[in-house]
Amino acid sequence: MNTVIPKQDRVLALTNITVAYIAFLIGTFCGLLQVFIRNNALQLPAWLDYYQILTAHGVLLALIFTTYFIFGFFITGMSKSLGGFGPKVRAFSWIGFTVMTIGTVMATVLIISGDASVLYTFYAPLKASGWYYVGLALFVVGTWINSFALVGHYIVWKKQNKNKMSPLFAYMTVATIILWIICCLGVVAAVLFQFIPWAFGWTDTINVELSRALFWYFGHPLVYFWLLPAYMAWYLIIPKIIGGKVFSDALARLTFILFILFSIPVGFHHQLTEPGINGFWKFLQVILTFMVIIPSLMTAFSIFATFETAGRKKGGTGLFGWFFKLPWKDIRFTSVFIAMLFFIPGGAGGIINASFQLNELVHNTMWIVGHFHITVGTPVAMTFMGITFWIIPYLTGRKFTKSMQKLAFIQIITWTIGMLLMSTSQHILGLLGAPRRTAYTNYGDYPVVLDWFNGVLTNHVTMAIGGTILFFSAMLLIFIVFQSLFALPKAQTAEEMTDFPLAESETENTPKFLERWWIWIAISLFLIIIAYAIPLSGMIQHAPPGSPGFKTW
Ligand code: HAS
Ligand code: CU
Repeated sequence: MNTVIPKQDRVLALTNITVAYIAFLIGTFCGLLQVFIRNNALQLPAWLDYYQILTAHGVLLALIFTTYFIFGFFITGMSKSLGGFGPKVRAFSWIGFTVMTIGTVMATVLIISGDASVLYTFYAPLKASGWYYVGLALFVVGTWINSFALVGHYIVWKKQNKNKMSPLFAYMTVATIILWIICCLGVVAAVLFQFIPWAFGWTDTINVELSRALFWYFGHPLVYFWLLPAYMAWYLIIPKIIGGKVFSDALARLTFILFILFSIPVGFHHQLTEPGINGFWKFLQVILTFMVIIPSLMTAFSIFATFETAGRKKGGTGLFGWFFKLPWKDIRFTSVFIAMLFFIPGGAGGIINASFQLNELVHNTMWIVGHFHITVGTPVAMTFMGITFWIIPYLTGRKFTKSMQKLAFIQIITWTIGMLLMSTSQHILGLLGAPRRTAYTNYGDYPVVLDWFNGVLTNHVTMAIGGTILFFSAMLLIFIVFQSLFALPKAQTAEEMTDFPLAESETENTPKFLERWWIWIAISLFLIIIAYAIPLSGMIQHAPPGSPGFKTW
């Protein structure tokens, strides 16, 4: 049954999604500028520099777009599956949104004014204006307030429904939020106790290694904070669209629990080439990284099974007959399917990165840039696009017309082509030694190296063409979003209403202990202590002299 959530919740969700797309608009424009600078085709005016644009691109897309979109999605789904928000929950959500937005505006203004060109990883000893770090801190605090509001809504439901398993959407939301709160502790500690005192001049130096370790304690689970909402769509929305069921409620819940356990104690896989961390701890975290691959493989298995079961139910026969029974003409499905396909090489690339020795080859090269464009940049972002095509019409009560659907197909296909070109050349260029986090290098015009960079795919021009197609696609998406928000015709009858496609799942056989959160939080903290306590205390006790700040731009 298609039920519409209360108006106030819709306004809340729509406001979050609108801010997400404003960030998307500016962020993708910065991406376009970047590929041209790397191709040497563009000279920036003196007041704008490469690192400034790169920072804006990373922060606005990877942090701001994703987070606002995720909260818009969570608010809609929680209101739909647990019932409308009470006044307290709603008030907290608005406070959270406001604090996040003050932080976002502060950080963006400082990046634009050239006082924070430190990239989204803000590695010390690069030093931004102290207010930039305050902006980041406010942003995180805002997400926490928003998170507590959602958890509060869940607790109220649990009290009214004693001994009942919560609906899968709510369960997955709470799991994602638990992961988010635990992982933010690292970045909050670094920002509050290291960066802010240092950037305002209250302390002269900073412990660089510690700041990076605390950042990656947060930075790796951050990628699952983006991924898990996309997985929620794979587990819950796609089965409904294709006329299937959730493959297994218990398996889906277990997957999310495994992410809480294993996604945090693995940050060192971003620091495998850094001195100051004993090889033993790096190796331990490499092993834990391989553990966190398992829930993704479980997801691949269950989604594949859902596809096959649904296809066979619709009459598909033989080994692959079911494949052709899937609803290919439905953009809500096709977009997310392509997103999944991208995650196959994306995930495989991740396994290569995590393989200790192989990391030597790819670290800090364009390969990594390729990797994250086919993880967060497509599987996650394109799933969010697929959600956008129904969630905004659902929230505004408008019809997603035939012509919009055609446009959405063009948008998804162009994103696919653009990303294939761009990320393939990024991967190969990286293997040939093209560095990342740097505007451009031709290695002193060394002829052999230049030859390497001049193939059809191994070329900065190919990358720029891909980037341009992507920008075109992004503008199409903005047009679709704008139309869905303000211009498409209103649905007149119940049949015309856009639905929130949410699959049912059978909870009868789901073990109750999967919802005893404290057990999982305790095991997660235990693993974190094992993986981090000794190396972090070593970084503090045996720290070399701290570093002063540098403004290299
Ligand atoms: Fe990563 C660097 C390792 C996943 C994002 N990663 C990054 C950075 C970002 C990022 C942004 O170990 C750069 C950070 C920076 O600025 O420095 N990554 C991994 C591993 C995984 C992984 C092991 N990464 C992600 C995801 C991201 C993301 C997800 C964003 C959302 N990554 C690394 C490492 C580095 C790194 C190192 C540091 C590199 C360095 O040296 O700096 C795993 O989670 C991947 C597991 C995934 C799979 C794929 C399963 C496939 C599925 C699709 C199924 C398809 C279906 C359709 C069902 C094993 C679920 C099929 C249907 C048919 C009909 C065919
Ligand atoms: Cu990682």
